[in-house]
Amino acid sequence: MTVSAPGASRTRLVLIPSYNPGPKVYDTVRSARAQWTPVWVVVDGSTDDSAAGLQAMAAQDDGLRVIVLPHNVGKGAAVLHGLDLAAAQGFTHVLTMDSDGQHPAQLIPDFMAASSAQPAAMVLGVPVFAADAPRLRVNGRKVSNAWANLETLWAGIGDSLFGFRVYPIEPLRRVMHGQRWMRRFDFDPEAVVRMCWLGVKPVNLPASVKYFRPDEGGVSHFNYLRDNLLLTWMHSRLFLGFVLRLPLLLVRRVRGD
Ligand SMILES: Nc1nc2c(ncn2[C@@H]2O[C@H](COP(=O)(O)OP(=O)(O)O)[C@@H](O)[C@H]2O)c(=O)[nH]1
Ligand SMILES: [Mg+2]
Repeated sequence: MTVSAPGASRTRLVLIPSYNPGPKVYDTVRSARAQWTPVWVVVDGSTDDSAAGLQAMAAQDDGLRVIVLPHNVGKGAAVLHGLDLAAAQGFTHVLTMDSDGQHPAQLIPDFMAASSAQPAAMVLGVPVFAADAPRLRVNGRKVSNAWANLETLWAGIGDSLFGFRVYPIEPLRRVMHGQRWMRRFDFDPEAVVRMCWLGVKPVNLPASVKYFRPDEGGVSHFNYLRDNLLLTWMHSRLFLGFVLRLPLLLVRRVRGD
């Protein structure tokens, strides 16, 4: 059986890293499939039964591919695994989204269209929060955004953390294979800063983000202490990279390119 969805793209795919995502994962994948073909899910060593559930969905749907990693490697590493496979099949761009229902699948066609219009750019979702968003996450984001904007000399990053984005695959693989970081929650902000350094321009589009209560099926693996330490270390190394690149960034800024 083939799920009703638009004709398969040969250049752009939706890539969903997934780690113990909770019950929303099936709806999330179905919603993505309703908007796009193909959709790939990288099951990142999940210990719930989502690998089997997703593989059963894929058996009924040619447009869905499920890649199962035997051990948990982290969000960035799971994305990179998918990027390498996608590049080997000739894909040029990837839309990343989370597996837990927080991201707006209905915007996939708009984001892909923005990427087609400017293929050299990256298309960044800028989160539009509802009133129920946790204050701590909303404020923490402001800190990360301030750092990311400084580190790129205000190259136009609308949001440093939101994972609903379209990336050109080749520069992102180059950035990630060039160093050992960006494998966990440091993926999204470091990707956007390093891509800017490479000269990949950001295009910002608003995107609603949902926060579900645990009784609604909301699951987060963000650990405030562990992951804020990880992000602090990340911004420290990015700041050093910024200082080293400052002359280049200033020249670019003066030239306006
Ligand atoms: N936390 C975490 N998320 C992962 C991992 N591998 C893949 N992911 C996916 O990354 C996305 C974001 O994770 P989540 O826990 O929802 O973070 P939050 O939305 O920032 O609270 C989800 O789609 C996860 O399933 C991992 O090792 N750890
Ligand atoms: Mg989440």
